[in-house]
Amino acid sequence: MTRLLAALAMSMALSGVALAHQFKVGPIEVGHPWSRPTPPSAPVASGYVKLTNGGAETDRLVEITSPIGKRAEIHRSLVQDGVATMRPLTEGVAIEPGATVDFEAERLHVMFIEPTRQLKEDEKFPATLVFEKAGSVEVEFVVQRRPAPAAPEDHSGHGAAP
Ligand SMILES: [Cu+2]
Repeated sequence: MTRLLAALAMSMALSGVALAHQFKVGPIEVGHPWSRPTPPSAPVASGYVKLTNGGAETDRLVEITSPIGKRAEIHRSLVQDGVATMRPLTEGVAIEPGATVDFEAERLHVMFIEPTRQLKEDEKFPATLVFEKAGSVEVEFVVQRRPAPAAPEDHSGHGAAP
């Protein structure tokens, strides 16, 4: 475990926070976990991720924990009667075989409740994602104003993108 974390830390250091980073557990790939900067003493912080299932069975993201907040929930944003609202996904997020669930595109987010500190751009914080079948994986969220340079519709603001 220690060696794994060291390897992760090394790859993070080499890649730099602005580049896309990813994690893997079993057939599940966790692509570029990121979170938005928050104002001081914000009640919540939001996080986004892309989950890809390279396996043959549907899996499900069932839980997220992180020392950054008192607890974390998975929410879907929706508009009801003209009012923007959000609802916790109590059943988690299903990822079908071969599918990618892009939180941003699907109006999903991780809601970190009562963050322990203000999130500032370029910082990182750890979190654990728990999948029903693949098990749990430690990831790092990067704090940034925009999603990964890899997002196809969002190249304009990233001079460093290859
Ligand atoms: Cu929310």
